Amino acid sequence: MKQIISQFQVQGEPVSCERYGNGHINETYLLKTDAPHDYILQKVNRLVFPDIPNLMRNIIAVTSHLRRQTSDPRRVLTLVPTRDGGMYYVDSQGETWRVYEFVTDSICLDRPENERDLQQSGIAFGGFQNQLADFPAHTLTEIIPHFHDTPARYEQLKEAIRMDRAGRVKEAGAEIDAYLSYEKYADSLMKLLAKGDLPLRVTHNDTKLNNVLMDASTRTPLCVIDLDTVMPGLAANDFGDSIRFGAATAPEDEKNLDNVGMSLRLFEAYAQGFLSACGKRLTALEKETLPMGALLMTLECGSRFLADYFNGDVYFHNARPGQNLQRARTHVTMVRDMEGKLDRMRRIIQGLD
Ligand code: ADP
Ligand code: GN1
Ligand code: MG
Repeated sequence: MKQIISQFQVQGEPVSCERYGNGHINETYLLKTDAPHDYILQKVNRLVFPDIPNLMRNIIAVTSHLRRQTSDPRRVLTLVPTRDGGMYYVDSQGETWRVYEFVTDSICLDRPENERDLQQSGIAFGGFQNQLADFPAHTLTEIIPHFHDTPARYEQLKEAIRMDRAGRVKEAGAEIDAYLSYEKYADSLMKLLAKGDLPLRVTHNDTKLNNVLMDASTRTPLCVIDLDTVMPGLAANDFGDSIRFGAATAPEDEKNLDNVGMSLRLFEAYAQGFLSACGKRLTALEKETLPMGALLMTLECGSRFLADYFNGDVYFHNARPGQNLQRARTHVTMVRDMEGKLDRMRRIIQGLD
């Protein structure tokens, strides 16, 4: 680690460097030095992100755009350059490393403690979309093509079932049937996009509550992080992925499915925050599609967990065996709950307009 850290222009001598956070993709470390400055060191997941030069180019472009809109360094991610002036370092094993300034006095939540926490994250992600409204989308590389193309994700699930690489398909007949029974929803938004009825915007695409940093004392948003998947996308997907994670009544991998569902109170809190920050930018149809975005992002993410389970847990970090299957079960349970709540979600959105 010392050799890697020494490549970057960090202040002071390293004191500790420990695994940090609950992200499912990159390997993240909190780097403390004897200077009054902490850093985030990350090994970028090269299986998930094969085109790292363009991934880093996207992040530099987006953070530069955001930095022009604020004078507060805590409100935008700051990359620390390498000694030779680059923005990342490739080690002798071919692994890519990058360093960010640790955003001081910030907290990162894995679950909202109350409605206000989720409303504040809605303000953060709505604000992010608002700040990027005039970003030239064509200059971004689509870093994972078809990232939120739910029909394509269904094809990947079916391929994983066909290949059965880990020999687990026989244990998961009920989950497969459940996912296939909801396939009817998969193209609901993609077909509106194809017809030109929904606009492509510059979106974050991974709007989990733990991808926003809050001020530790005020619990108001400071900055949106995890910019690896910023790409052209649908507003409803950014909205929906936040609901999937943040408005859930139980953690992503809850074992007791009786605890799993979507809270309409949390839904409303997020929607209020999100629309207050970017509602003026959205078309009437985009607003109408927000509840379907929540259902679709939950369905899609669950189908990705299930496919990864069948592929042998090669994509998402798993802390224990069977975690992906558990996640797939909670997600399809949540989809069932959301399906029954679609009308109420729609009325909430109309009421906020
Ligand atoms: P992943 O793609 O694996 O989710 P993230 O970029 O989201 O990786 O980082 C993982 C975690 O590290 C975040 O959820 C957050 O807790 C923490 N983190 C990342 N960047 C920063 C930062 N600049 N300042 C403070 N904490 C950070
Ligand atoms: C991953 O990196 P992280 O943990 O913020 C994933 C998202 C999923 C999420 C599920 C690049 O997000 O798409 O929705 O896990 N990121 C990528 O929790 O695949
Ligand atoms: Mg993350």
